[in-house]
Amino acid sequence: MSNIVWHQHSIDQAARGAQKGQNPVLLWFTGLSGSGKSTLAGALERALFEHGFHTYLLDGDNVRHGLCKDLGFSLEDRDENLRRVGEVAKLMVDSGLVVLSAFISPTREERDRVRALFPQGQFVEVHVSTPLSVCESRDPKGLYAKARKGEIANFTGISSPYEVPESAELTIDTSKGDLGTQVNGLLAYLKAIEVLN
Ligand code: PPS
Repeated sequence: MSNIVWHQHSIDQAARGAQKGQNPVLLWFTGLSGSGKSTLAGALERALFEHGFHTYLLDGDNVRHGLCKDLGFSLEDRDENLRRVGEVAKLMVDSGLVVLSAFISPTREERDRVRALFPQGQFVEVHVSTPLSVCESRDPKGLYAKARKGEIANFTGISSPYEVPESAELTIDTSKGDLGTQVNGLLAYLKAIEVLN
């Protein structure tokens, strides 16, 4: 990157967060398709929003309609998808937001690359660990059935790998317990790390 010099803004992240009365953070939900990432992240965002927090939820399906619509599901394309999303999330955190994201993000390397963009404590990995058998039985979009018939290539958990996180801050299996309890657990964690007062 020759001839490009970083421009230091006069308003920093701490000032932007303070104006909103919050400590910016990225909550990174990872898990299989159908594991409940979007449902959980959406419910947590709703709870935070109702508490007056300034939030934004980045979701795989939505981002792939715009920013990443040129990308498919090869491991290379997923890498690029998550590189872009990580950079966007970093900008959003820098703007003082509480950011939530719901991407399969199947490899440890990809997730750790995003983690490395943030200081310690500002990236919270939430492994939505719902077993493949449950995800497949839910099959909300009918994609597992198509993948089993060979109609979708590189389908995570069927014909493309998912590496279970080894150092997630939180693990939630949505086949056990109810959504309200899971959201309360997440809120309690955010209080413990002083994102919430
Ligand atoms: S990734 O791996 O993080 O880049 O994937 P992501 O951007 O989160 O996109 C996942 C959603 O895309 C749909 N879909 C597939 N998922 C997995 N594998 C293949 N081949 C595939 N093709 C389409 C699927 O609906 C995923 O949504 P969720 O919400 O995870 O079920």
